[in-house]
Amino acid sequence: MKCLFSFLTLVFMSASVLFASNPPAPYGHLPSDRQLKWHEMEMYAFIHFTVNTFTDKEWGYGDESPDIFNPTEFNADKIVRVLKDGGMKGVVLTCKHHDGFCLWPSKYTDHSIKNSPWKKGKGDMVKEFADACKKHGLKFGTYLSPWDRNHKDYATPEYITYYRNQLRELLANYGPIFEMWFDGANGGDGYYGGAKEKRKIDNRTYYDWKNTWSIVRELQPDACMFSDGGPDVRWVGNESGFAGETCWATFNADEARPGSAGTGNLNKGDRPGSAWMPAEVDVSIRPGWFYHAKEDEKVKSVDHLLKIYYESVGRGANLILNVPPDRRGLVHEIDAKNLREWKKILDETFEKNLARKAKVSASNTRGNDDQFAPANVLKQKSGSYWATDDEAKTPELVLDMGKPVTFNVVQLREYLPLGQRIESVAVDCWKNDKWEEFATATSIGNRRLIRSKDITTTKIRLRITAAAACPAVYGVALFKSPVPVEQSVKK
Ligand code: FUL
Repeated sequence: MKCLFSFLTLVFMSASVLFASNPPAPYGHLPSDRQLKWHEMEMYAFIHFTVNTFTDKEWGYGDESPDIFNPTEFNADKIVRVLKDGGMKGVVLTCKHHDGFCLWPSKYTDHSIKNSPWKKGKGDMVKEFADACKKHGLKFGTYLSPWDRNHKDYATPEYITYYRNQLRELLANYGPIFEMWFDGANGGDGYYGGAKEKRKIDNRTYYDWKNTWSIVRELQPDACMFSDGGPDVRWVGNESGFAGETCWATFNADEARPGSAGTGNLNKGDRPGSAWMPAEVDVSIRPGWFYHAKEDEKVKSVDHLLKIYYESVGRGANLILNVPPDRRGLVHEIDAKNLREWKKILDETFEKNLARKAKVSASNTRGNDDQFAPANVLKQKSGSYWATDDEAKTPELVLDMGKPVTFNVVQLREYLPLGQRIESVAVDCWKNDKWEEFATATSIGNRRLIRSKDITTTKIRLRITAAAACPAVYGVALFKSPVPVEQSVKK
């Protein structure tokens, strides 16, 4: 009897394997594993800190004496704590900005904190930040400006050796790096070891990016490299904090390299594009990238930060928000307060999916297989999603909450390992016994947040109005923000 039972179980299991539907074939360019991890980060901080903080400049000339770098109360732990409380999942530190001053005791130059009064030249700020991030569970990233207005060799081949040596120091000695930030600024004039002249380089060839990037791949294979032109993550094309209303994760990167901005449609991305190269929105909480006391009254308001959130993370991009320490070496109280209040509103908004108990049905389920069930959109669990048959490119999904629910944010997410498949959607609510459309959207990708006026309804319907391949939807959720959409800030 027992034997027969095992035999039947075996037959049943083989049959279900035989009849189980295959997942949809991936569509177009796909994210790498490191890019998928990067998408999960969504929001992290940028820290701009160098001699500029003490000279009140944005771009140091390169002749600043290390003597001026003397934060009196520097505390990486306190800074990282404030950033964590503000919802940041990581920190990218300007280890060296254009002025060439290094926040770590590099073996390759004297122009660093080892000649500053801070900790009598015995400190290592990169290490303190990396350790604080580790302690608080944040990921750590580094920025190393290719342009160096201090170095005597800048614009000669020797400088490339210097730059790569420094890159190795940063990538080998401070634990895992989640993002390496390269910028494309190459302004020309500088101190250059006393020469005080204008130096030009050919941005396409000078840094030999292919070989420079291979150092990052060798030492930190999981790190995504950012620049205005990729290779892993692209600049969003502005520093004001917004991705395009349509923002594809794919991009036409004819020639991916820092300084190549303008070759593609950075803000919107391109469809189908030549690579998976999602946008990162870099913006400062203050007008400048560095701390200036005169800007204390100009710290972005909570409403402004909310707008930035919805127009970056809410459009499928990642947000890197700059929070520059002041001369004490701490986050200024105003910045800390706005960050805290912003995070409180985000928490209040997103803590509960108001549709979590909904009954979910769809016009099509792939192979009628539970593996691709419509209800998967409520799970948001790795590997689970709702998918349709290959021909069903414009299906509908209904979430029936069973009782009236009031919301003002709709969240839609695609299952990224299968590519960006959906071209456009419409969302309807049930009103006076019929469906009424209240929103449409294009690119979905990692996370699309659609804000609306307060809507009270018992059910909503998602209509996929165009797709390049049958959709694979990872998540649908409804939220209620305490801040009405009308309360928006002009750019
Ligand atoms: C730019 C730099 O020139 C700015 O100073 C700042 O660091 C910004 C994030 O990137 O290219």
